[in-house]
Parts: sequence; structure tokens; C-alpha cells
Amino acid sequence: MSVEEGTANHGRLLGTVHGPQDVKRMTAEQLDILAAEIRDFLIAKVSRTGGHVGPNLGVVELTLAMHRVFDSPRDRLLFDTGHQAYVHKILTGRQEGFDKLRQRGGLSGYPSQAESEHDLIENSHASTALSYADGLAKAYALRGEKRSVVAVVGDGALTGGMCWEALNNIATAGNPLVIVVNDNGRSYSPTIGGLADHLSSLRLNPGYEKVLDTVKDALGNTPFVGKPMYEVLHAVKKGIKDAVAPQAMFEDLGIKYVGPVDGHDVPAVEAALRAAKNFGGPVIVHAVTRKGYGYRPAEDDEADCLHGPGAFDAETGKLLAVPSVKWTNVFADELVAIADERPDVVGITAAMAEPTGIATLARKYPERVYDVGIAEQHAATSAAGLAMGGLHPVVAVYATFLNRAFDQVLLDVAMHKLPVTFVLDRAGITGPDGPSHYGIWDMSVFGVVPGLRIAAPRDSATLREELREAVAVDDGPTILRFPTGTVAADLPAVRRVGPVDVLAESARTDVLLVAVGSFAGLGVEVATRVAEQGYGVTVVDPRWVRPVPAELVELAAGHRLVVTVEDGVRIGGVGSALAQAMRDADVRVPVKDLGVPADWHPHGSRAQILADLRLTAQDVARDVTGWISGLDAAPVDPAPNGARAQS
Ligand SMILES: Cc1ncc(C[n+]2csc(CCOP(=O)(O)OP(=O)(O)O)c2C)c(N)n1
Repeated sequence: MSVEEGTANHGRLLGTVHGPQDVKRMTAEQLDILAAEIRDFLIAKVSRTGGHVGPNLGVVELTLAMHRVFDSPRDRLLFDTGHQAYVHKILTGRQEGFDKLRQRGGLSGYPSQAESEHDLIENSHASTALSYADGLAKAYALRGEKRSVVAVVGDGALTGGMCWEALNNIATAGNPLVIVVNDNGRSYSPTIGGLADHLSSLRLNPGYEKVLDTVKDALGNTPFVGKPMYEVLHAVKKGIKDAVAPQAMFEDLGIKYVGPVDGHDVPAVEAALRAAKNFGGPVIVHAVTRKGYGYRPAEDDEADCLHGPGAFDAETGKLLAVPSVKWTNVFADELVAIADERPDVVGITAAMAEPTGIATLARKYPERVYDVGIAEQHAATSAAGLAMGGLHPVVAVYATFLNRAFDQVLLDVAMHKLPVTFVLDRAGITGPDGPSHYGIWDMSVFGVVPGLRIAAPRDSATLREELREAVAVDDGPTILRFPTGTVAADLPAVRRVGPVDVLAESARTDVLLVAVGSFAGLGVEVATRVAEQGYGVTVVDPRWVRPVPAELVELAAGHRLVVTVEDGVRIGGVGSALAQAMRDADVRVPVKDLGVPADWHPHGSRAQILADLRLTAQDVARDVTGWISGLDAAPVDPAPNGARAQS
């Protein structure tokens, strides 16, 4: 379908859909037209706002069938990760909201209880839906409620270990529950072998050849992933059971398997879902879909089928934003430069090679990069093993996703004093993806890990420098964290004290402003504004924020007020750690720590959210001026004329 063909439908049927009941009434022909209109709608709207267009184009028919067979919200439809719930939103009365998708005050990019009674899981971290489903099914069984629980999970999300923990429990509990595997072949994983086992029961199914062709087409173009999975499927088809090692797993678990069905054939999916619904126990429905289906630029996009682009041209699928040098690019290029010099340096990604920049290393040194699937915990402990084996792994993940691997970083890596560098992209307030995607916990959570060093670069020069310092550490783990978007212009230091960069100073030493990472530029601007009120501000970038540099404590002792500003939660953050270090050293200078309150901050642009949190140069300058002038006014100095005049 081209965009023009789609627009010819004018969305007439879609305009009549206000809730799932309107879809239940439709004929097969109407459903075909509706599916085309939904694709049109998705492309038109998401091309303006940016968002997860590819995954949603792939689940149009699947979602239609789910809403026809089940009765949401009484029956519970759960979307793993939740990035593929746009069609569900469209069918549950939220079409108007798409004009402000992922924007401040507009629709969330994930399911949201505040938006609709049809939504339940808000967490955008993958591989959780089956565990929620297990719990819900148990609760309904115990309470005697007859409600279906349906979880949609992608083949990518199935690479996460939680899914397998859940399956184990779902099978044991035996409660009625439908697991829809949305298999678009866009990830590979060891778990695919488990799924493929069930294909063996399909050799007698006449539709199998057709579905297999679809799979082959979809997978053939997928570089890392496609081949092994296709080979497994093919081996099953030929009856080479040995090719799929965990053959007995699902049988032993006792989870019924239906499929594979063509996920773009509404009647076929409906039939499978009805069979699953009536079975009375846990059932896996294996639907084969194509990511980006029906929109050529997405289907043809080799990188990620337009998984989650920014605003794009609806005709061509090309991004509208002018390319800029991003933090990720600087990291990716420097990592390759380091890898050129250090054959022991290897990269790990948890299913995000392109977005984290590890793909750049993989293109040059494919044998030195490991894509572990959506398995951050495994990534950390596998990195521990690599380090034990004499290599220096660089694990590149989004800051929000490393939270999962806390125990692995703490005990498997740090307790063994292993040299592993964790590179956290999208640290701090990120924006449109909302509360579960913010990378605001890392400095607090990982700050408690003994022997772990954390660096927060402020620009491309310090990113390159600190990455080199990190991979030079050979007696423990390091974290390097930087935000999303365009990298800040280089901000050279005026001098360096130990690891600490002094970015600005004046004759007066009223305030020590500790500007962490990307807030360095803000710090310098604050100093200029506060200087206009007659106060002198020394602005420092600690570069390495954990452990707290002794030099930072010494600098603090030479000022009347210390102010910290960081792109992370205040509790346990850099400010609080510095205050503790100062107490330990008996440095009695007041500390004000600015950062992100520990709360659920709604989606919006990064700039809007920072403004809401009063983390702008103007607000910080106003606060700092107020605090330092307050110190002058306070009767703390018993000496006559102790109060300073404001100049
Ligand atoms: C714990 C975690 N790690 C990484 C991600 C980033 N992520 C979002 S969607 C996705 C791929 C999901 O693939 P799949 O489940 O097959 O869904 P598809 O987009 O193909 O429909 C990844 C890696 C995440 N959401 N959660």
C-alpha cells in the first residue's frame, strides 16, 4: 500500500471506531479497509511527532483480531514493552490524542492507565508482560473471576530472561492465559530455539509452507539475526530435531502451542485466538508478522524497520531533522579508535547495536562485538566472564536499562574487581519516552557499589578522554554516562585540580558550583549571572563523580556555599555524596544539591521537563543568588560588620 492509496480511503471507517465494540461488528472486507486506514493514520500522525511506527504497522491485524476475540477492558490485553500499543490506542477511543503523541500533555508512547481503562502495564522495559500475566491469571483464579488474560510479546522481548522465568511459572500454575508471540524476526536469541521447537508440530499444517516463506523473506535481510533463526526453522521443517536442542522444553513445561499463523490475516489470527481462549490453560499463539508492514520505507529500512524514528517525511520515510553530531557518535568513533590500539577491547550490546553506537565497532571488528539480546543482566555477568578471560569489555546500554543488572554489576563484576566499562547512553532526563525511560537513577543506584568509578563527561573532548581513562582502569568497573541528543560544544577547562576541571573562577570565592556532566555549560552561565549580583562563583566539573574526589572536598572548604547540579535523582546523587564526604572531612560549608526529584516525571521534551524542574540557568542563578545573599543576611558571624555588602 502506498501512502496515496491509503489516503484514498479517507479514514471513513476509522472515524466510526470509538471503542472495541465498533470493530467487533465489522465484516471481513471492512476489516481490510480499516487496517489500511489505520496504517494511513499511523504514518500520517507518527511522521509528524516521531514514534514507534515500524512495530505498530506490524501489529495492525493482530490488534484488530485481539479486540474482536476478547472483551477489553474486562479481559486484560497486556503489551510487552508497550511500544506496539498504538493500534490498541486507536481502537480504544484515543485517535485524537495522536496529534500530540509523546508530547507534553499529549498521548503517552506507551500504555497509560491515566489515559484509558484498557491499559494496564506502563513499564516500557521489555520482557515483563508474561510475569504480569502470570500474576493476573493467578489473582483472577483465586478470586473466582472469569476474565481472559492476553499478553503480546515480541520475539525480541522473548530474549529477556524474565520471559523464561514467567513461562516456567505459567506452565506450573496452568491457569488460562494466552501468550501471543509477535514474531517479526527482527531479533535473534537463544530462546528462538525454544519457540522453533513448536514448529515441529506444524509439519502437517498446509499453511506452514506459506508462513515459512514469509519468515524467510522477513529474515533473509536481517544481518546479525536472520540467518541462524531461519536455519533453525528450516531444520525443524526438515525434521532435523537435533538442530533444536531444547526440543522437549515446551512439551515438558506443558504449554499448548498454536501456530504459526500469518499475523496479517485477521480471520486466521482470530481463529487461533478463539481456540486459545477456549482451551482453559496456558496457550502460546505464534503469529508471524512483518515489522513496518504495508509501508515500503519501513519494510525496506535495513537498520530497524523504522523502529522508532523522530519526525519523518511520510512519502520517503526520511528523517526530517538535520543530522548533528550526537554523544553516541562521539563515543562510537572513539571506541573504534581505542579498539584499533587495544585488541583486548570488545563491545557488548543488549539488542541495541545501532542506538548505542556499538554497531560502528561491529562493522570494523564483527568478531569483537557480542549482541546478547534484551538481556542486560546477562550482558553484565558475561562481561565479567570476558574480563576474567583477559579482555576489557565495553557494555553499551541505555542508562535506564542498567538498573536491571544492579546485582550483576555489584557482585559479579565489582566484587571481583573486574575491569568492565559500562557506557550509559540517554542518561538523565530524556523526554518523549516518559518516566520509565529516564536515565536518572544510575548515579544514585550504582554510587553505592564499592570500587566502581563513575564519569560524567561534559562535551565531546571529555567524553573521549574519560572513555580512555575508563578503559585504562584495570582493577574494577567504571561507568561513563552521557545524555541523549546533540553533543555540547567543547568547553575547555581553565585549570585542573586532581581529576576536577575548573571551568570558571573569579577573585571572590563565594560559591563553589559543581556542575555535573552536561550541566557544565549551565554552570558557566549561572556564574556569569550570579557575578552580576556581585558574588564570585567557581564552576567545576568533577569529571569523575564517584568516588567523590578528595580535591572536590578541598575546593568546597575554600568557599562559603557549595551548590551541586546534576541530571539525576537527588537522593544518593552527586550532591548528597559530596555533602557526606564533606561531613566526613569536617568541612562545614552549607551544601545545596539541585537535581531531579525522585518522582515519576511525565513525558515531554527534555527542555520542558528541565524547565519544570527549575533546572535552567535562569532558575539556578536565581536560587544561588538567593542562597548566598541569605547567608550574608543571616546573623551567623558575630563579628561587627560581619555581613557582606552586596556590590
Ligand atoms: C530492558 C529493555 N532493554 C532494551 C529495550 C529497548 N527496546 C525497545 S523495543 C526493543 C526491541 C523489541 O523487539 P520485539 O519485542 O521483537 O518487538 P518489535 O519491536 O519487533 O515488535 C528493544 C531492544 C527495552 N525496552 N527494555
